[in-house]
Amino acid sequence: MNSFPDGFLWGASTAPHQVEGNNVNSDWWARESKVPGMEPSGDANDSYHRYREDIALLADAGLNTYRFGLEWARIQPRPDQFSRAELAHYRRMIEACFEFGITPVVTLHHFSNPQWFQEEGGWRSPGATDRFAAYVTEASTILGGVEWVLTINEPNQMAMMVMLQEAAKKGTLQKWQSPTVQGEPDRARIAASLPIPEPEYGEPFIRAHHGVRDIVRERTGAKVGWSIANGALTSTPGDEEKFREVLYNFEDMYLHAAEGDDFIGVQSYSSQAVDKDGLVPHPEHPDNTLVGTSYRPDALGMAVRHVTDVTGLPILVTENGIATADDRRRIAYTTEALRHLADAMTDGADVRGYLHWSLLDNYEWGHWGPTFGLIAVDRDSFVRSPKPSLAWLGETARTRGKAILP
Ligand code: IFM
Repeated sequence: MNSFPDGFLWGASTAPHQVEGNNVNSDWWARESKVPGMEPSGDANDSYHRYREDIALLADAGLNTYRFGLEWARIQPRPDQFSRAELAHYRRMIEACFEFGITPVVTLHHFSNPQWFQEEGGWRSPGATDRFAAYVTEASTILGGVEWVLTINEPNQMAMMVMLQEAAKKGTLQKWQSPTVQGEPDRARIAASLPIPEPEYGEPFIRAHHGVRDIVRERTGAKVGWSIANGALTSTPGDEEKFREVLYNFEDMYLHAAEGDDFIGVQSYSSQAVDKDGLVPHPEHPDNTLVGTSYRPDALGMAVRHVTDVTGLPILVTENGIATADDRRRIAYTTEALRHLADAMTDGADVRGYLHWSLLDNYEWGHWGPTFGLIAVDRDSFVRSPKPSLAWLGETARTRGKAILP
């Protein structure tokens, strides 16, 4: 394959809590002021007000797709209240995409919950599936014309977070640990060896996903799927049994649950080994990223091949990128990742698009240090400064990758 197909989606992704700012009714907002060491999201990138500028920059660069999320805590700030104004806000975002010739990919849940939902018991409470379905039913009223909808982002990471939160409450975990950290060796080591979620923590997300899939389909005609954090896991020799257990608990149970979906979102950053004790922390190396993970652009091809083998579904790469302060490394990483993606497609993977994480340098769940963006954002003035990687990705899109493929 010496070019990506016509009609391939090229774009970038964001998540509401990470870019919008002042998501005051969410559990993350509450958590940020409670947990020591966690930086607050504050105004974030003020994308709540500046989304048109974000979409225009993406479109001007030559990209054709924007993945963004709806924030449940804004749309349903109280259990008995759905905000028409917030629904209208998100409809305006969708309309702005259409105006700029951009295909919107809409995520319905990306890590943050309404604080009231959390207080009710969160995802492990018996009413969780119905609560989520009620929100999605309302959200679906503004999704006309949207062709791609993701119900839940990274349910496997969510399951891990819920498990850690419960452990913290019970006192079996000293300190709640954000899944990503900035270049602090100790914390990076902890993050890189986070526990694998037990299946019981993933089951509520599977029920919720299945509970809303047809609601969205019936009301919108969109293709519906969910996006999984793909570990590109490998077994150390002799530890295949443990590897299969970890692979199932972390990834494959969520891939199996995608049976009956219209597509699946692949989210890949690095690759990790599994030995007899479980996930092996990323070895320390000067090339490691700002979140402590190994520099592994080949992980995307591995992830796509694995997802194809397990699900056979059409794939949208909904996240891939690197936390780095050096934009030349971002271009180098993405070039390699796209080559591995093309190889996997040559070998039969049905991939419909590539969305880079992230459009903006944004709030990385407790930290501002790890910069994943194609665009830098001044935290005081909110001035956006596109990096060379934005123009590079736009040009790669325009030329369907011809310059980087052999
Ligand atoms: O920032 C996150 C995103 O919210 C979910 N996937 C991984 C990204 C980088 O850590």
